Amino acid sequence: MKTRAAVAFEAKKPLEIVELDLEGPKEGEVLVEIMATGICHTDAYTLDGLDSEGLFPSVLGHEGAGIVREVGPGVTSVKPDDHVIPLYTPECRQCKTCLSQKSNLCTSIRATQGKGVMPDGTSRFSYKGETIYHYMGCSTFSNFTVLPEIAVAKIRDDAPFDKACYIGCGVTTGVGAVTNTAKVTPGSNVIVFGLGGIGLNVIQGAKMVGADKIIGVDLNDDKEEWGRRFGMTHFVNPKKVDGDIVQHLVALTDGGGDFTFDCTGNTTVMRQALESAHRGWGESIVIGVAEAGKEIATRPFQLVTGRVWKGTAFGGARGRTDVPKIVDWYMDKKIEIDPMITHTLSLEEINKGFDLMHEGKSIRSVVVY
Ligand code: NAD
Ligand code: AHE
Ligand code: ZN
Repeated sequence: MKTRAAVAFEAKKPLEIVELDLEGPKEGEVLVEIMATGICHTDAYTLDGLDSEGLFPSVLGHEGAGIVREVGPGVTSVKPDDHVIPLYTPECRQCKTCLSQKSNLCTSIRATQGKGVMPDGTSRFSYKGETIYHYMGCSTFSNFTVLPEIAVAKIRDDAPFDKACYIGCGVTTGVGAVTNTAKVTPGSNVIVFGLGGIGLNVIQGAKMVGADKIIGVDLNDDKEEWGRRFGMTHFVNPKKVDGDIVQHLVALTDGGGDFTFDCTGNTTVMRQALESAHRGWGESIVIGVAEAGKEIATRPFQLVTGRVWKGTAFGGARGRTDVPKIVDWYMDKKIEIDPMITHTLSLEEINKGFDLMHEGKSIRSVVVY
């Protein structure tokens, strides 16, 4: 079949809207009509050539929602007309990691996913006879995409696609980092670095679980109002702090944050986040994705004196199990999504979504097909 898609033909070049050829689902795969997709900073990072796994030409996008239109042989967990969210972190429920229940990092198809192909080693997308690669196992910047059955979460039919798509990455990552990875306890002091599409969800997660001080740190003063809207109690712009940002945050929290989160992808900020965690017990969670070749550093003494450095992918969520529950939280108004979707665009306008992100003018742009 044919599908309209925004293709990343080359790094650092705008996406091009073209009609691709798409092969149907093979064994264990499903064809999904994507109804809406968010644009995450990770898409921009890959398009900018900063991802060591980045492949071109490819169909980016990993934050979608849609409808199953066809299933391949052997598919049992979803059927045509089911509403689904594609999962860049699948849940096979059979690999060592899934069975361990210790992590959400299902390994069953990770190797082929990183090479931009389906589990059988081939791509379903092509353009004028040339292979176009999949991205993060999702490729939601295409109106139709093919996904392994284990990489879709079936969700309720009454959730609006143009909001539920954000649960495919940003919402689950931010809220899940608080509830699954850090397990933030009521009364904790929390520091969030970077108040974008992820950081604001960390803030709303921290508020939901009853954190005390929720301190937001961002270079962009416009983010203060956004942070306060979702539960932030204090705002710090590092450019306006006299002296050292870490000392400032440690003073503001009487010794440091019980939990700190990097939502910037900047390795200097990751160090600040670790060092502003409380001596003896503070935990710092790396969410931001750093560009290829970057490394983190700190004095080992920071860890000797009890700080814990961890990271999280997809908020530690087991997609097929947890994503439908997060959709329920949204539908039951336990979490908010609508105000964070600042821009709704057509596929033809998708490059504007990247511009708005780089200019700091959007929280989330969503493309509706
Ligand atoms: P975004 O562009 O919406 O937000 C980033 C925010 O960080 C902006 O408000 C920006 O002003 C702020 N910022 C940038 N540099 C800063 C600095 N030095 N100090 C303080 N604030 C700074 O991006 P997003 O979509 O929220 O994504 C944030 C990061 O999370 C990205 O690195 C993205 O790739 C990553 N991410 C990781 C996961 C995961 O599973 N681990 C999931 C989604 C996104
Ligand atoms: N491909 C990069 C790493 C990118 C990365 O860390 N991705 C996150 C999700 S970001 C979503 O917006 C992730 O899930 N990581 C775990 C995984 O298995 O990819 C690189 O450095 O090669
Ligand atoms: Zn993302």
